[in-house]
Amino acid sequence: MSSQPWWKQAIVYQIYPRSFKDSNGDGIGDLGGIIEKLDYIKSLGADTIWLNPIYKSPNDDGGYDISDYCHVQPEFGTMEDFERLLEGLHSRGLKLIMDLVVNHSSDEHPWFIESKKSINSKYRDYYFWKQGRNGGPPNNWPSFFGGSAWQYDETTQEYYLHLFSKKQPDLNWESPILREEVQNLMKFWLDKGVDGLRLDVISAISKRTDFPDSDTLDFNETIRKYYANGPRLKEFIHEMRSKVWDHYDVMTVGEGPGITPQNAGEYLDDHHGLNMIFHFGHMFLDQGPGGRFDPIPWTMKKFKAVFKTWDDAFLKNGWGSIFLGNHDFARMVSRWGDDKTYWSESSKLLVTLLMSMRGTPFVFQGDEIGMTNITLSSLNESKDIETLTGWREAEKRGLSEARFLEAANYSGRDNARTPMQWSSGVNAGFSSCTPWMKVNDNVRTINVDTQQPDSESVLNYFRRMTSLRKRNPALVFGKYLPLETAHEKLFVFHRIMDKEKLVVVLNFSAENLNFPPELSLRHAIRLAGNYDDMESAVIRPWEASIYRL
Ligand code: TEU
Ligand code: CA
Repeated sequence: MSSQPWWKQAIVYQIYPRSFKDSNGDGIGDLGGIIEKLDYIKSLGADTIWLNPIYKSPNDDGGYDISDYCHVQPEFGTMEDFERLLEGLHSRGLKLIMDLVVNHSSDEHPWFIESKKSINSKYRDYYFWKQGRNGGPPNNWPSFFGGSAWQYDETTQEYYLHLFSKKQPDLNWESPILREEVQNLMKFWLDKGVDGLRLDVISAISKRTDFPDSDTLDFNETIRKYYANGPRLKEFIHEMRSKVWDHYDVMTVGEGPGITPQNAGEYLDDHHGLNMIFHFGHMFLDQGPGGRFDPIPWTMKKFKAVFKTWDDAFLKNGWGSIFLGNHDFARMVSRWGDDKTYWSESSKLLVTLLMSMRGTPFVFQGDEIGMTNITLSSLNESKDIETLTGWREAEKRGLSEARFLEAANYSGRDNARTPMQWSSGVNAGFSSCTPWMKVNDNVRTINVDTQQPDSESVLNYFRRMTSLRKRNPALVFGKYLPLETAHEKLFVFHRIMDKEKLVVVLNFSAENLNFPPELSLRHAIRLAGNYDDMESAVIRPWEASIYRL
């Protein structure tokens, strides 16, 4: 395995700093809190950390609206704290990936403040400014956060583009000067010894500069057809690679809403592209035409098909990234598992899936202890712009608040942003004062301290699975060969490398299922499983097993 690049063998643990650990008693997670927990992080068996944005920001969108790329958000700490964190990670053999948001900046960034002052500003074309049309926005593009993707500016009487909130104006990558500014800020962090970059919404940085109207009301289709996969995307990625990334030993993973199995390869070629990309094939399965707050049922058949389709796509070019949740989505055990009756078994089953797929696993903080969705009793408890603006749009469509709240409790981003549950003590051991976001009531039973001493806990199962993956190259590099079963709830796949043949058996249901007849386990050795007694004639509810054939 040593000849392979480190990031293909990595296990990435994602930290959302605001909700991870508060070290100075202001109720907000910070870098000092992460430093306090470095030995815990190391104990998980993950070897790389993806840190959500820590830059200066008005926090309109959870830090994804950056007003100064080269300064740490004061609530999170100082540049010295950052350097202590990086040193603490490196001294433990851990790597750090930073989250870079360069599809847009904050409207409080000096670039935008200058740009909006005058049509003759030298920063004017750092952003997209256009005349209105028939007294309205230049086209019909909707924002991810409701309403138009264009905001009118009285001063210069033009509209500016913002695919996300109006406080997140899109950067104009057509400008070579802007691109050089972005390259310089990347070098600023890479020169500090950072090991990689997660590039936010990288699929949208090349705009269709004729700005055609969208011809669909399906939001995810609008993203794919109009926001992502623009005409110069490949060129811009290649330029960053040749001018910046190739000069460092770093990994790059792009966030790619709107990419397809057919075009993903364009962004991933070994010499000019990104190393990896997050696709959203499974993450939008349960989203109707109205997007996140228009939930539709998902099926195991489609879920399995996503993994096969994308594994095929990444066979040709690049390398896969495997995730089941992050700061933008509901908790994986609530979304894909059973967070009530079979909470423990299904949490472990999902960890098994993450650790046995072909591609680098990205695990979101708290999923290693099976943290679940939270139930907001009213929208006043939401801290997420996407939920709050989503409600404004839903209300216009005549949806009741109760119905919308139900959708938000199912799929909203607040679910992922509740304080990390360290203990059953005050404020979940997250902070010595009231946290910025309410703690999940189930903290009494779901927390690190309770699980630490219990060998059968989700936490210790997680640790066994990361260790199993590290010891078994076939789980990392083996060919992915699903066993097509008609059964709607059974997910079975082989991992084959040289003479090593493993099979992963996952029961996504509360039923006892028969083993598929074509699966002969007579001489198999069970390497891992979420039921402690090994033998069973059936596949038990939410049972996960890995066998060596
Ligand atoms: O998310 C962009 C994206 O891919 C969306 O689908 C995402 O899921 C978001 O919730 C809107 O639905 C990235 C970041 O991960 C997200 O936190 C930011 O809000 C967004 O970009 C803007 O920077
Ligand atoms: Ca704090």
